[in-house]
Amino acid sequence: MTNRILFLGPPGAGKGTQAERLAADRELLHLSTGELLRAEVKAGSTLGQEAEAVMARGELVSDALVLAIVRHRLEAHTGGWLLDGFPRNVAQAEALTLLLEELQQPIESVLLLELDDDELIKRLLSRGRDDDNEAVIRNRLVVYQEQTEPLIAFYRSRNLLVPVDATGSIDAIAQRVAAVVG
Ligand code: B4P
Repeated sequence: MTNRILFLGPPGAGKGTQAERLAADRELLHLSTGELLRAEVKAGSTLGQEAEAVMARGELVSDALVLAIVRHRLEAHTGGWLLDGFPRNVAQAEALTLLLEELQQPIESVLLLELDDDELIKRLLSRGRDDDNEAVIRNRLVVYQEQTEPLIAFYRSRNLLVPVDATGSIDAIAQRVAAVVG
């Protein structure tokens, strides 16, 4: 069974949805950088104030800030984990590799949720979060293509990448995910 898993994919592919289910089923720590950042915004912390405007534009919050959040959580945890929405660029992926070497907890599998842009936009518009209007969604897709997509080659070259078809119902996708993580 795979216990250290990373979810990769465009905004709206269902990373959060699938990660939450899998983490509950397997009793893994679910670390969503998006959720953690939204919690900081809600709490009005200094960190949240810094992140709020960046997220509202659909851009990426600074690497240092996100890394500090992830390090803090992983250092305090023993056992399996599931990272959702992190890393989002090559600098974050390289920093994560170093952190996990330090913690002696290498990634076992990177699940790439694949879905086309029309379906992504449809899902995000119906979710209706503050950063889910069409202009911001299109910007998030551009940011994904420019900054996050290079991670596909990054993890493929390390033999960790497993593509998963993210079309269809939440249950159908969950079954595909369960089949690949064993
Ligand atoms: P995230 O919170 O990671 O959000 P996301 O990529 O938009 O969503 P996800 O793919 O998890 O989709 P979900 O399951 O919700 O990021 C938000 C922002 O935070 C970023 O833009 C950035 O500013 C910042 N951020 C986060 N991490 C960062 C990092 N590492 N570095 C820098 N900045 C960072 O699903 C979407 C919708 O579809 C939901 O409504 C869901 O119910 C629905 N859905 C899911 N599966 C479905 C299905 N099979 N059929 C129909 N609907 C479905």
